[in-house]
Amino acid sequence: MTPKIIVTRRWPEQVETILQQHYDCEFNTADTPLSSAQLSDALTRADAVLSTVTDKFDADVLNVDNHQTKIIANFGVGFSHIDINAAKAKKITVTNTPDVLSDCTADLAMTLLLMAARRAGEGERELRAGDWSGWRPTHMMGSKVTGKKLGIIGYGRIGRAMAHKAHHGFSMDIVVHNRSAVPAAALATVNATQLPTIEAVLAESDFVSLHCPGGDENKHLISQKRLSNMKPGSFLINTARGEVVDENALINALENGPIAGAGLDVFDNEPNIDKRFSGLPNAVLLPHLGSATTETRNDMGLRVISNLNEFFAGKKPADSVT
Ligand code: 8YV
Repeated sequence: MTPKIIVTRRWPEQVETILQQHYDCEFNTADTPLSSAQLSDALTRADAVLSTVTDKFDADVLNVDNHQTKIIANFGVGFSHIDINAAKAKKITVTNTPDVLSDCTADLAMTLLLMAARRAGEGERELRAGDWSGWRPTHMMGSKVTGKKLGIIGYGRIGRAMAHKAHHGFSMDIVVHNRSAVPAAALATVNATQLPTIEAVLAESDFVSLHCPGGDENKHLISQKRLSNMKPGSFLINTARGEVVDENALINALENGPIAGAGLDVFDNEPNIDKRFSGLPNAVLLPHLGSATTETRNDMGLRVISNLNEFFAGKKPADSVT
C-alpha cells in the first residue's frame, strides 16, 4: 500500500510533484497553519506528517488516541516545535533537514550583520520616505565590519558556515562558544579560538551571532545579565530561534545600550512579534527568511523525501533525531 502523507504547508512545486509520484498525498492548499486539533487529527489519518516550524507538536497534540503516524518528517533543521520525548513515547520517528540550509542561513546572518552595522535598513527607509537631503561627510555613519571580532554561540554546521564567510570574506577574527569541545581542525580553518564561557565571548566580540538550537534548554540563554555584559557598541545577530534571547531585555538594550544594534530573523511568538521592535531604528527585522532561497527550499524538500523513502524502506532515516 502507498503510504498516506499529510503535508502541513505548501512546498515548492517541484518537490510536491515528486512527493505525489511516490506517496498518497494530502496537501494543505490553503497554506494556513494547522490548529492543534488539526495536527492531532492528521496524526490519526496519515502514516507520515510533513511538518514545518509553524506546527507545534507538543505533548497534548502528540498524545492523541489511535495515532496512525509513524514518522514526522520536518522541513527544517530546528525541531524545538516538536516534543521529542512525547514523540518517542508514541514510537514516532522524527527527522530534520540539516546541511542543505547551512550556507543560506549563514548568508542571511551575514546579511543581518552587514545591515545592522552599516545601517542599511535605516538608510533605505530614509530614501524611500523622500527624506534624503544628499551626501555629507557625517551622514548615517555605521560600524566597520572588516577585521572586527565575531563571536559565535553554537559551533555546529551553520555556525561554522558563518565563521567561514566572516573570516574568509571579511577578515573577521572568530571566537566561539560551544557546549562540547570543537575539534582543532574545525577551529583552524578559520583561525578561531574556543572560549570557555558565553560571558567571555560576549565581553570581547564586536558582533555576536547565535547558532545554537532553540527549545527549553536554551530559553533566554541571552539573558538581561548577559546582554548588559556585551561589549559597548556591539551587535547581536539572531537567526537561531526567538526564545534564545530574552526579548524584553533585548529591547531595553537596544534603547539604552550597551549594544549598538541587532539583526533579527527569528522572534518569540512568530508572526505576532513584539510591536516595540518596529519602533527601534537600530534593529534590522526580517520575517524568518534564513533558508528562504529557491535552491535551498527545493533541497530541504528533497531531503525530507529521502528521509521518508529510507523510513518506508524499513531503514533508519539518515536524519533521524529520535
Ligand atoms: C526553516 C529554520 O525554514 O530550518 C530551520 O530550522 O529555521 C528555517 O530555515 C523553518 O524551520 C521551516 O520549518
